[in-house]
Amino acid sequence: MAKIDCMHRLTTSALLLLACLQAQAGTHAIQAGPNNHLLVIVPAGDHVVGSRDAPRNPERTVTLAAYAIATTETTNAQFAAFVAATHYISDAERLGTGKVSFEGMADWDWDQIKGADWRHPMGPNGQSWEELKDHPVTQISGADAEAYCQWAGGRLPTLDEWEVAARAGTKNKYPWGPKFDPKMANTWNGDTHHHNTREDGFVYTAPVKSFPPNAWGLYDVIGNVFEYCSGLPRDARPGDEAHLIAGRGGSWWCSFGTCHFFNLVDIGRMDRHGSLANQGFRIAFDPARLAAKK
Ligand SMILES: [Ca+2]
Ligand SMILES: [Ca+2]
Repeated sequence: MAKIDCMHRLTTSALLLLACLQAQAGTHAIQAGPNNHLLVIVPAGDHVVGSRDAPRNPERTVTLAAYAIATTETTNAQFAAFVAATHYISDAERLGTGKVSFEGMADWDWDQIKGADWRHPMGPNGQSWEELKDHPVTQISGADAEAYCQWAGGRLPTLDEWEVAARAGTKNKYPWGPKFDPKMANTWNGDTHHHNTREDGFVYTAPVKSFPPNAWGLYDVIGNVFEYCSGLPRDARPGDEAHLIAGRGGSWWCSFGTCHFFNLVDIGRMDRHGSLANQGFRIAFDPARLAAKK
């Protein structure tokens, strides 16, 4: 459980004090943010992150300043509002291609599909974003996600911020307990990618909030889309930031036979300018900037 000292936060805003008291009571304040984001307020405090058996993410206590983090992955509708306001061109749109993996393909296989971009996440023959408004935005690169965050007045969560909010006080590997439950998150069901058994009800992305939230009210921290974060795990080399970005929580594509990073500990590393049908993000905010934006 996070160690939080409210008496040392009395000089912060009333909102943060309220959030701190609510956190002590076992609940976390949720407030409306920009562009229809609902945000969980995480007060400043000490938190245990990592795991004893994870060299990239060893168990340790981190001290974090207060932050706000979205309860859901950023949706196609939210990303569309950003594009409408800024006429932003994503990396996949600029390159004319994005990577897609379809049921029936071999494990680990991805096709570079012409015309796959956030408006057509599975390619031009698949559903358009208008048909997937409440699904997480995909086919966006880490750079595209950062551009969205800047427009909205926020930023990507750090690896530690993401993990603290995703764990919501638990020491288990999953928000619901120590063992994986295929009915609790959108991952790949089945031994291989040749066939999906549809145990969780979805082959590709699911609308956000299709599965129960964690204890602090965050949805889809496991599965649906991998979520870009700022910073890299400790085995990164100098200069890696220029071409790599970290991602957390796994995705609809992830299976126990392939990328099994659909848990609260593992940290994925992706091409910073790569665009795939299983990568998205969740926005975070600094509370002071959030208050100034009102
Ligand atoms: Ca699934
Ligand atoms: Ca996710």
